[in-house]
Amino acid sequence: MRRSVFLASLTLVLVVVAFTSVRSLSSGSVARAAGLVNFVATDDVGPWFKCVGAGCVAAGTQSLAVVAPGTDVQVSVFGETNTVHTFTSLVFPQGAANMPFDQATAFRNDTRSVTLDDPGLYVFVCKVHPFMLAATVVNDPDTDGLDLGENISLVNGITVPTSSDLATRLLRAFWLITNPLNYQDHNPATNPTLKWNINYPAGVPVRITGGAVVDLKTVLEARYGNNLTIPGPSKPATKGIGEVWVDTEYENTASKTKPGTATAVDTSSWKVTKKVSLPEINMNNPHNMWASIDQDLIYQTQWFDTKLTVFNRKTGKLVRNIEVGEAPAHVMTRVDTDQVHVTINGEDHVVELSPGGNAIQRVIPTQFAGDGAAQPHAHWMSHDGHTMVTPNSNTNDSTRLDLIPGTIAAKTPAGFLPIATGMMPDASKYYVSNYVDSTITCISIGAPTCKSGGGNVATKTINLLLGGGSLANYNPITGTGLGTSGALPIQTPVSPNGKYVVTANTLSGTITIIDTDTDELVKVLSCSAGCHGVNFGAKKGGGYYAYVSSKFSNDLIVVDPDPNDDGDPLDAGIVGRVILVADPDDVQSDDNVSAYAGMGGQGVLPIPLVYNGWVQKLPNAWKNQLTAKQRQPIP
Ligand SMILES: [Cu+2]
Repeated sequence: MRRSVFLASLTLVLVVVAFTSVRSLSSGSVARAAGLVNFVATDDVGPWFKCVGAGCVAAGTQSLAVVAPGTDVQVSVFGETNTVHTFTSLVFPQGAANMPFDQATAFRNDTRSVTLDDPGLYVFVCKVHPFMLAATVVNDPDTDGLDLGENISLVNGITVPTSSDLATRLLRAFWLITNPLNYQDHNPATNPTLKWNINYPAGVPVRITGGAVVDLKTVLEARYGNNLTIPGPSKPATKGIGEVWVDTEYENTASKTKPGTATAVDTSSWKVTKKVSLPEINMNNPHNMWASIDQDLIYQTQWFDTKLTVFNRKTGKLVRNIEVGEAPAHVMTRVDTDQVHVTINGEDHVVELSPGGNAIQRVIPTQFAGDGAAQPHAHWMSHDGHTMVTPNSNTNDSTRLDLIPGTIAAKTPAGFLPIATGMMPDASKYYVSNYVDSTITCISIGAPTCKSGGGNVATKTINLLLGGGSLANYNPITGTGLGTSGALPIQTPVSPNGKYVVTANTLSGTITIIDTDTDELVKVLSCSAGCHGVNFGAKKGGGYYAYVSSKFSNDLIVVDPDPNDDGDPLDAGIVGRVILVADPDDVQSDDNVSAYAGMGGQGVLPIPLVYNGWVQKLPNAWKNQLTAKQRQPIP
């Protein structure tokens, strides 16, 4: 054992010498590999893990390193960010030493590092904020081209050739995500031709499966095209009720250093009417919102920070900013008490605040004593305020909390990196989206209610990569069927009437719809780059709209999930698209947009809240605008 370690070390020394003295990589921009390459965690859009120093490659991204075998990759989490992160293997060469790499909990004010010995492609992700990416290519100096390796493994165990569609699709996503200049601009005022281009590095030969050496840009453009035409704005024929708030989490404004605004769209004019950036608190990555029962206050999480912010919905003025814990992610109210619950995504609990968010009243753990920290992301609340469910991104399971005593009623295994939940309006079952697995776990609350083969089961896994019915499956080798499936699912609410689940899928750029009568995928619609958030609002005259936001885009998609309101979502369709960019003369705002206008769509909050339990508590001024069926969404 000692002898083989010694020989391996000797070999590595020779390889490093060979690499640094003889080789200069094709692009010429590749820095000489050092013994260590450093990624710094930031709150900035694009280079969330910013490569600093030796080994970094400026190739249309600031999050890529090319190094020699035996190099240590380090993540540094210090003052460039205001919260905790993880540095977790998402992709690595099949069978690579020291992989997968992870930490027991998210951290800050510290570093972590891992030695990369085997040539090939390594991608790291933050499990708290899974759009934070860093990539490192460990290059074998004795072969031609940058070594992507023979096969890559995903952290959930899926292994595919580097020549596969899944492998190159992830590479494409890496260049898209880490460079904001590659985001989709659907605004004809700034992008008159409505073309969308991803800038890949030119002239970079990469070595893939079977030793084939191909040009990276050529392969990506041959497979996925480039300079594609994207849709511009269109107004839905039927108005909505009230307004829709979207967290434009990446939009930069002039008077603060941290990104993010909350944007309001009026659903009768379909225009942006308000932008809230709150420079006085340097609002940092606003991620998700909910409203007080009177709909006058908006609760706003700052996901790369430690605070819950409360602002006045009408004026946009700050009401308060309260410390709640590391990386607060999602917020909802409890209908029986109007208390406010926030998931503490960087830690192991949710906090319960008094109505208005004045003070923390309880800290409720999301795991049993002795279990790993859950790091809960997007919870959901029941219609009666008694039950909360959390997707636990760090422990691959879901917790059901009985909120009156504040105890755990059940903990159920889910898939890899559970990120969001949605619950039936009668709290009979709920759905968990599993980000890395591209699955939805249906979990019964009480008696089995998840549907399978005509019967009821306690839990069921719905694989979004397998289309449903006549929809084609995704083939990760050839790439066929991605447009009729869902890859990397995020928000997944159940419609207020309990008939269907609408899920935003970020890798496939699709909106998938599950029929709750069968718990099968029945319909897929196209979405924008980084499809992320969904929530339901009332459609004027009856029925609902599902409003869908996308991170790497500046549009909000309006979906009519059931135009004839018969409960069957097979007729679902996109009926409109709103650009989340304001006309400066025509908007109430507290700062000037300075970059990435309208980009970063994440949390979506339609006002008024029309979910069962909340809709019955609306002030009459709102209730009077709804139909009888909307006021009582389930019999
Ligand atoms: Cu993070």
